[in-house]
Formats: sequence, C-alpha cells, structure tokens
Amino acid sequence: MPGSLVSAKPLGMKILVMTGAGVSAESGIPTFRGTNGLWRTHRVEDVASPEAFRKDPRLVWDFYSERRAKARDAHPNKAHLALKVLQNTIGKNMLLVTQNVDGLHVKAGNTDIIELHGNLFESRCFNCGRPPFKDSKVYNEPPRCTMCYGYLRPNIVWFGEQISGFMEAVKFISDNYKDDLYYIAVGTSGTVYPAAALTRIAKDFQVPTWIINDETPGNVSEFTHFIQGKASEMLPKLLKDIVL
Ligand code: BV8
Ligand code: ZN
Repeated sequence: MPGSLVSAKPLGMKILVMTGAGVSAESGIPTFRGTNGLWRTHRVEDVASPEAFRKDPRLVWDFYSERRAKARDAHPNKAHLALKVLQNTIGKNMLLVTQNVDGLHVKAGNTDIIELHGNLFESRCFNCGRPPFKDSKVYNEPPRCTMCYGYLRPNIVWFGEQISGFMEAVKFISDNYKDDLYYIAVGTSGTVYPAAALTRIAKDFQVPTWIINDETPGNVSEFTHFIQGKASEMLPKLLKDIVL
C-alpha cells in the first residue's frame, strides 16, 4: 500500500470524499467511460440533456428507467460500506460528495451526502415548478405531471444544467484546509466539470489529494497520491488507519 494516512491524527482528521461511477462498478452499475461504459452504447447528447428530452422524452425515459431498475436491485459494496464506517467514526469531519445518481451511498447508510448530479430515485416536472419527489417507478412511457400534465423527468442534472451543492463542497475545503484535511477521490475519470474542478481547488489549498482508481485518470497530475486498484479493495485499506 503506497503511503497511508496513518501519519494523520485519526480523530483530528477531516476528509472530503468525492466518488464517481467507479465506486459502484463492483455493485454491477455500469460506469460511463470505462469498458462497457454507458456512453459507449448511448450518445450523451441523445439521452442526458434537456434538448434530448424535448426531442425524445421516451428515449430518455427508457435510458433512465433501465438504470433505475438496475440500481434499485444493486447493493452497496465494501467501498460504500467503508465510507459509512468512516462517517460513524469521524462524523461531521467527513463530507461525502458524489457524482453518482445510483443512491448506493444512501443504501450504505451515509447521510448528509452532496449528490452533485441528482438522484435516480427522484422525479420532478419538466414543465412546472413542482418540487422533486421520491420516485423509483420504471415507466414504459414518459409519465405526466398530475399538476400541469407536462412531462415528468428524472431529478438528474443533465449536461448544460447547473449542478447542486458544489459551493458547499468548496466551503468545506476553504473552512478546513488548515486543519489536517484530506481529499480522497474514488472511481472517477475526472472528465466532468465542475465536479472535476474540486480536485484542483483542493490542490490549490495545498490539501493532500488522493485518488483510488482502476486506471490512471486523465487528471492524475492533480493528485499527490494515486492508488491503482479496485475501490472495494483499496478504499477500506486506505481508510483502515483512520477508522480502527
Ligand atoms: C454545467 C447525470 C453549466 C447524468 C452527469 C468542455 C470542456 C469542459 C467542460 C465542458 C465542455 N463542454 C461542456 C462542458 C460542461 C459539461 C462537462 O463537463 N462535459 C464533459 C463531458 C466535457 N458539464 C456540464 O454540462 C455540467 N453543467 O456545466 O452547467 C451551467 C452553469 C451555470 C448555469 C447553467 C449551466 C453538468 C454535468 C453533469 C452531467 N450529468 N450525470 C447521468 O448520470 O445519467 S455526468 C456523468 O459523468 C455521471 O454523473 C458521472 O458520475 C459523471 C462523471 O463520470 P465519472 O463518475 O468519473 O465516471 P466515468 O465512467 O467517467 O469514470 C469512472 C472511473 O472509475 C474510470 O476512470 C474507471 O477507470 C474507474 N473505475 C471503474 N471501475 C472501478 C474504477 N475505479 C476503482 N474501482 C473500480 N472497480
Ligand atoms: Zn408539472
């Protein structure tokens, strides 16, 4: 295990964890850009933007219903569970930020999660301002809003849409960078912005930046430590020094 966090004071440590699709790969959820990635079989512009939805709401709902069904039956793996144990141990000194929409961190029991790109198990109205609501239904055709009869949409942040919670994550870095703060990314190619910008921001605050990834990510130079390997193996090992 190249390096470990054991030098840090476990209980004084603060950790911002940023997860991407790779943390859920071993739970059977396809990633986006890896082998068999979702974007290999679907063009982003056809299924993950408001324009795509306007053009073909049925195609978009087929894409998200299929992912909802898969994620509904998926279970957290050891990487998700290690983050739950970490939160049990250091509580508010940990902030979990995810790009994932699969809900597996919630299933693992983590709370106060920043879901930058929304949540597959919520829907909202594409037309009126009706707030998001819990929805794990799989639809054969695009559902209608009971308030305005417009189309419902998954409560997911599509390309070209503003993400949520990003500034909260930046604030956690600026509030804590002087107090033994670590930034750990897990299973992300660092391709999508502004989520990927968080690594750069942590580095600019001289925070040690770690990544666990099974391949070298495109933004590897922004990390002080790169641990190559599977999230479910490497993350529990990396965290064991803090949690035990
Ligand atoms: C915005 C919801 C503006 C959809 C997602 C040109 C240059 C730079 C940026 C842009 C550009 N053109 C446009 C942009 C902006 C754009 C963007 O970043 N595009 C990229 C593709 C170039 N961003 C946006 O549009 C964002 N919004 O900018 O709005 C704005 C501002 C103000 C006001 C209004 C508007 C919105 C981005 C959000 C898009 N939505 N998700 C859905 O999920 O269906 S993004 C999508 O990518 C997922 O959320 C996913 O999580 C995310 C990032 O991907 P990763 O999680 O990193 O997954 P990936 O497959 O890429 O990588 C997985 C990694 O894991 C791999 O490296 C693999 O090796 C590794 N791995 C696999 N298995 C394992 C593993 N590692 C360890 N263990 C394993 N077992
Ligand atoms: Zn409506």
